[in-house]
Amino acid sequence: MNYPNLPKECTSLLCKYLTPELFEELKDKKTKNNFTLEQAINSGVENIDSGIGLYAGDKESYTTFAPLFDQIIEDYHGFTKDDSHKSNLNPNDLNAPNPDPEGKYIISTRIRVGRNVDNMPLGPAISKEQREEVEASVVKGVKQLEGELAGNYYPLLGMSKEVQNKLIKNHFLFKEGDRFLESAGLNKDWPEGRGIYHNHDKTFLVWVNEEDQLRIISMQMGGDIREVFTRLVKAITSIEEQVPFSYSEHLGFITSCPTNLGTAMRASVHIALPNLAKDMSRFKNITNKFHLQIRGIHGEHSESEGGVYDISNRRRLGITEVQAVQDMYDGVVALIEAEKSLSS
Ligand code: ADP
Ligand code: DAR
Repeated sequence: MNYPNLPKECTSLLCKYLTPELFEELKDKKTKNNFTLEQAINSGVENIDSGIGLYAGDKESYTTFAPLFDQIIEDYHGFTKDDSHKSNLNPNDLNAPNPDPEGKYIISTRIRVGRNVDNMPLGPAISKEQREEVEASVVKGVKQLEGELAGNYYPLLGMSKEVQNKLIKNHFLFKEGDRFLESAGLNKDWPEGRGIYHNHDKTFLVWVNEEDQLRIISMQMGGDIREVFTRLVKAITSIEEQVPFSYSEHLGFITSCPTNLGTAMRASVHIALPNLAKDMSRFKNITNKFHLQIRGIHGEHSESEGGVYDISNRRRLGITEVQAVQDMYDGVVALIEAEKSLSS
């Protein structure tokens, strides 16, 4: 492989850090799953509008290609190669009384974590057979769940387009054909091995074999962030009794995209901020101050509609799960105060 063509318009962290010298140092290295630098950078080479442009094919990628991953992880997370991640999944440590009990602003709350099965390659390097083994293992694990977490698994293979599109439209199921995931090799053999588990009320869901092997999701209407977090922690704890998760003292929970390392948690609200939306500099001053990310209402790479935004924590690594949710909570309180001041 020759040094890729990285045009000057490319603003990803891959383009920032993959110098010709670093490329020469890493280009012939492979992990035990035969995952190469070429595979790791392909998404960023094919999509020059990537934010990051790099995916790991296995836990070992983070050490085999450490000279590249470490720089990108430090730039994105402010987390150095000598730092250690700490986890805290205790809802009692969260200070989060409902910030919108009258339901004037927060439409819905969703908190998710990514997880991958220990001792298995990640999505970009996994074989079809291994992916189906992961699906079988996760499905066996979630079928043990009881009480409010009890539900059913629905494979994508055989799911009608009508059912699939309705689940996507209602924010329950992952979209198809993401070009960044496609270039990373995460959509291979689609839709085989992929599916969704959910309880009757769709307040607890598990995505299987999308970007990560599990996305464990708790969500509900309204702003009771503590209740959503409590349900998620109960689910994570129950599933981990059945399915071992890939974890490291340094990087926390291992994910295919380096932006999700650590807690692998994104805590979000869909929130109506029509007045603040007219003053985006004030809006972004608040989101920057509280380490928040703004997405559209149909997830990553989508637009907001009618003044409704997906607001979530940006930090995932080097902070605990409680701190990630607290980031989102504290930022949402500030956004609501600003919205109130603009509407009075
Ligand atoms: P992820 O959060 O797993 O990284 P996305 O940002 O693509 O993935 O969001 C996945 C789906 O979850 C999308 O349909 C999105 O609209 C939905 N979603 C995210 N946050 C919320 C929320 N607070 N309430 C309802 N749906 C949400
Ligand atoms: N689209 C990729 C990934 C960015 C973070 N989002 C994830 N992992 N879903 C990029 O490099 O922009």
